[in-house]
Amino acid sequence: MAPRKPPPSPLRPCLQMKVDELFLRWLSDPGTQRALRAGLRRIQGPAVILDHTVTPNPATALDSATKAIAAPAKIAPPDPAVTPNPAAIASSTAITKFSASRKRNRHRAACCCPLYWKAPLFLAAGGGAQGGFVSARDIIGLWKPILLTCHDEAARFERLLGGPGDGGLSPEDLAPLVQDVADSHPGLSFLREAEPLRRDYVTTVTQRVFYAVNRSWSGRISCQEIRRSCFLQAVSQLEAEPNPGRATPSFFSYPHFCVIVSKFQALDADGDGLIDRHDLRRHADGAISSRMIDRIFSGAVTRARPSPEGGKMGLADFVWFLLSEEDKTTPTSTEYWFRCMDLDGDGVLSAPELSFFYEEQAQNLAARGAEPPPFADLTRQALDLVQPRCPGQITLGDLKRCGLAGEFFDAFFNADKFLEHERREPAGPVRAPDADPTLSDWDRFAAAEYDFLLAEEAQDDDAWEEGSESPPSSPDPYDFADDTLDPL
Ligand SMILES: [Ca+2]
Ligand SMILES: [Ca+2]
Repeated sequence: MAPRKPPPSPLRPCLQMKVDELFLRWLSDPGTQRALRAGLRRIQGPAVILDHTVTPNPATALDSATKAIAAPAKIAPPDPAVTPNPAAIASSTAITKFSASRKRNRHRAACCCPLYWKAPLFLAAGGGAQGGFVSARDIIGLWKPILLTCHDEAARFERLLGGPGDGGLSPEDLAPLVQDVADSHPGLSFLREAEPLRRDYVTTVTQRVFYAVNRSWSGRISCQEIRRSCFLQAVSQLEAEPNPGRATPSFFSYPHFCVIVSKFQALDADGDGLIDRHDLRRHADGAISSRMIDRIFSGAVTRARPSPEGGKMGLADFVWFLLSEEDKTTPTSTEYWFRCMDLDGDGVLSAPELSFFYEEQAQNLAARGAEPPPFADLTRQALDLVQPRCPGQITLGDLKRCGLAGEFFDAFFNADKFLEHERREPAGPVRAPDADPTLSDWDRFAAAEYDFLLAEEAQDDDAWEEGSESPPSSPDPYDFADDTLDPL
């Protein structure tokens, strides 16, 4: 009688390590990466991951990967009699160690992530912020469960940056990705010359992302908010786009960053990185009423983020202010100003609230030589403009629906913009007749301001060449020289 075949033994630790190593070797192969990248580009349509006939089910992708490892590597059948060799294990582990600086991108490519997911991937696998090493086992141990439990790119991104059950991404979660863009994008090499410049870039971009994506104002970006936004597309575009300013939307734009920071610095006279209500009052030549400035500093629009230190505002809150002030067509801007004007927080702008702001606006208009319209007339015009569903009660929904929230807000707290609206007929956004309709109000403002900054710098350069001024004694971190970038 023939002896019975012993049942197949389970994978032993040394074999599991071998499988993991081969899995990574297969994923790291340049040919495999090319094929995976080509497949990923087709993910927008009917997607394929590893096999062109297979749908992009993460579990199927892993299964196919396992099969693909076995074929080229020709793994010998396991021999249960072979005991694990500690020296071999040590050698195998050494092979799978990767230098943080040189191999981070390889890890990212092996996991088929967009290029600028590499820093969050490295950190989530246990790498340090200053570099260090992570093993292939770390990467596989991190990425396998993410693939199996997160079924789209937004879910994987949120899990990678925020960890499981983190309730959304905080600005600190997003910062490593932006920091890595600042550190390694070829179009931002000049950012590496000055740490303050790089730090402000990270703050500005992170807050711009939150401004556009965190529609709930919770201070944490949910997976659903990522899914509804264009942020991941903007991150993917950075890989092929030598000028981050051309990525759409323009979260990473260097010219936009320059405009925001230069506006902030113009108000921060003592250079301590904070501005108070008196500083902000000087913005736009004092066009915004002091009552509205007080409301901004009251916490009405800064509650979900770190409150202003001792009644002061940092760059992060200033980003929200400037974006809201210069483009009142966005939903976040409408919510920003509505929160400020809704003094009692009941969700309705009532006549006493409108009157409170218009009192000072009328004085500011008179100071500019204009005759302020009577409050009753202005209110009637505002109601005609907004067409509230409930007569006499203007809600946030009414303002979003009417599409003219900017005109409404400017009538009550921005004297210069109100006069600008008054000079135009019919009512509509403030823009030149030949303006590109695909650009937002913010894009137009930033382009004009950046041109102004470049012109100012050219004048300074001319003056220096003529010898009328001494050269600067130290490099200015906010030198807006921009020989390598197109304006926008
Ligand atoms: Ca200051
Ligand atoms: Ca109210």
